Amino acid sequence: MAIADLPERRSDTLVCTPTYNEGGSIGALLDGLLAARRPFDIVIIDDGSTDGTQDQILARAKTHPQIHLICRNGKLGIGSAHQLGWLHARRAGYSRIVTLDADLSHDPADVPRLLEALDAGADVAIGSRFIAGGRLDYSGWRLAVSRTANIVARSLLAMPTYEQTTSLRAAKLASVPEGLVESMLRDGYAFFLSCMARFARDGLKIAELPIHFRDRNSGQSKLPPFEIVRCGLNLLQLAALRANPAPISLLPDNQCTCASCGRPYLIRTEAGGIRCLACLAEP
Ligand SMILES: Nc1nc2c(ncn2[C@@H]2O[C@H](COP(=O)(O)OP(=O)(O)O)[C@@H](O)[C@H]2O)c(=O)[nH]1
Ligand SMILES: [Mg+2]
Repeated sequence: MAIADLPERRSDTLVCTPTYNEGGSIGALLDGLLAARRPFDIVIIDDGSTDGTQDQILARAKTHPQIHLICRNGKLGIGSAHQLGWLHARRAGYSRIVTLDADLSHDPADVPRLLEALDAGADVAIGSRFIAGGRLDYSGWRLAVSRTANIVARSLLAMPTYEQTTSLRAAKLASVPEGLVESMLRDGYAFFLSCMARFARDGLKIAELPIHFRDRNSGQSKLPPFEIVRCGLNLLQLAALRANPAPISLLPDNQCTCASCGRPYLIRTEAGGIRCLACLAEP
């Protein structure tokens, strides 16, 4: 039975981070998460890092059974990695998910703050660089792109939030309709804005908390310049669409195993197809 393949759940909260060659930061990130005062499980979705990222994760998982590694074969995109994290959280029965980057741009000490916002009644909590008290250490074109993208997105999509693009987020899984995130065909960075637009259109209560976003000081950004163009086109598409797609339920447990990779991560997509979020096969 597929679901038996999932690792044991030790808490009601799953913290999920995607990695691609984050050997310079993943150890410190995990140590920061392990030091948090609230208990949670951690899953890392690694896309075939070749710089020792996986070895560092596995070394910590030996002594901390709440850490799990899901490996994908090659760089399959940050958006689909996050979707896999959401699907994994649902399939394993977690009630809350938290996501963040692995390059220490997000402070692991902010995770409990986001969870407290959920405790206080929010459906979704997002770490924000653009409300009072928020900070963003980018300079030059990255600062300009980030600021402008968030201002334009807020106004074109009539968003209630000032931050739509960073990945430091928490959500109550029962509040977010099943499939709203997982079925999306957004494998790249466009995933983050699409998600926020869907949360807002669904009427979810979104809390925005100020954070200090630091520039990475090891490894390289994986954001290729063409992704910025793709994100711009995605914004226009979202502005043209007025409603969320109809809710798409997850496949039953006995139909979710992928014939290509053998893992329980098959989903229905918003386009009506089936695909595996672990290997992106479309049977
Ligand atoms: N699994 C996976 N992780 C990715 C991929 N692209 C980026 N990441 C991770 O996503 C996080 C954010 O990526 P980053 O390059 O820092 O984006 P930036 O902050 O916008 O420059 C980091 O933890 C990356 O390692 C990908 O294709 N697959
Ligand atoms: Mg980064």
